[in-house]
Order: sequence, then C-alpha cells, then structure tokens
Amino acid sequence: MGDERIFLVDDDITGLAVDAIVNAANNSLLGGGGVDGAIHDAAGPGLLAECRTLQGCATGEAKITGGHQLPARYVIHTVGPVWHGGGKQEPELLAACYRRCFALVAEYGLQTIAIPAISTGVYGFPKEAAAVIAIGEIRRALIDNPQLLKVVLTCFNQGTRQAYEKALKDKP
Ligand code: AR6
Repeated sequence: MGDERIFLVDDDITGLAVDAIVNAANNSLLGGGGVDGAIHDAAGPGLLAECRTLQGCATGEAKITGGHQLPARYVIHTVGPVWHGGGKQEPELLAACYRRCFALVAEYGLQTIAIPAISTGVYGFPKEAAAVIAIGEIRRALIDNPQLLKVVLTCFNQGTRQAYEKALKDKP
C-alpha cells in the first residue's frame, strides 16, 4: 500500500536534504510569509530570480525550480486554494496541487520529497480535511511511482501531526 514510505517529522522543511521540497506558494511565486518566506530566506536570492522567470502559477498547479542554497536539489512550488468555506472547489484544488507535484516527481524521477501542509496556514484550509486529501493523493502517488522511496510530511505544529496520524489510521 505504500504507507511505510510516508514519514511524519516536526522539522523545518528548509533543512531537509531530499530531492525536492514543496513550497506552499502564492500565485505570484515571488515569495510571501509562512513556509514560502522560510524557503526563500534559506534558498537565497537565486531562487527569487529563477521564480521571476516563471510568470506565476495558477491555483492547483505546480512549477519546479532548483534548490539554490537549500540542501534540497529542487523546489516544487504549488499554489493551494484559499479556504472560503468549502463551496469554491477548495478540496478539488488542493487535491490538484498534490497531483501536479507528483506529476513533476514522476517527470524528474525523484526518489525523496518533503511536503508542508499546503493551504492549512495563512490560507485557512481545515487541517483534518486537508490531511485526508493529502494522504489520499500520496497513497495514489506511491502506487504510481515505484521509484519514490520517501514522502516526508512536515508537521510543524501539533494539530497538523494529529491530523496526519488520524488520516493514516483510516485505511484506503
Ligand atoms: N517548514 C515546514 N512547515 C512550515 C514552515 C517551515 N519552515 N513554516 C510554516 N510551515 P503557510 P498556506 C507550515 O501559511 O496556508 C504564504 O505567505 C505551517 O505551520 O506557509 O498554503 C504564501 O506566499 C502550515 O502548517 O501556507 C501564500 O501567500 C503550513 O506550513 C500563503 O502563505 C502551510 O502554511 C500560502 O498559505
């Protein structure tokens, strides 16, 4: 089933030496607060310069750059939905973020990836619902990507860890 390839850690994602880390970005791809700000701070100005060439990113889509000064080789920037109550396609758009990220994982043949809890900070997506979507898409990706050895989910706060643990208990 692949759950043995899913790891929960409480670490700052910017320190992780994986093939790619995922950034919970905004449509401009030019930086912001939260994990986005932390990634740009740690990666240095080369990341922003590369992002400027990408002409932004639509919600539910993903774009890849180099990792610059990060230990990670690549950054996959995805733009999660802002939570407006659930009636504006937020669950579908969040699932699309994960699917687009894993399409890049397949295209680049990546073996290890770390992902923050996309949309659950500034964008306000409820943590438990987001975790169910994330785990569902990750399980699917692990079946489709036998080369993918490790999916690290950074929890960063207790509520996020609990939400992932609960979602992982539910069998697919
Ligand atoms: N490492 C891992 N996770 C982190 C880190 C970190 N260094 N910092 C925060 N988190 P958020 P969003 C967690 O707000 O909701 C930005 O301004 C955080 O606790 O970073 O998708 C962008 O530019 C939460 O669990 O992303 C956008 O404008 C998770 O990362 C907007 O925020 C996501 O929280 C995107 O909002």
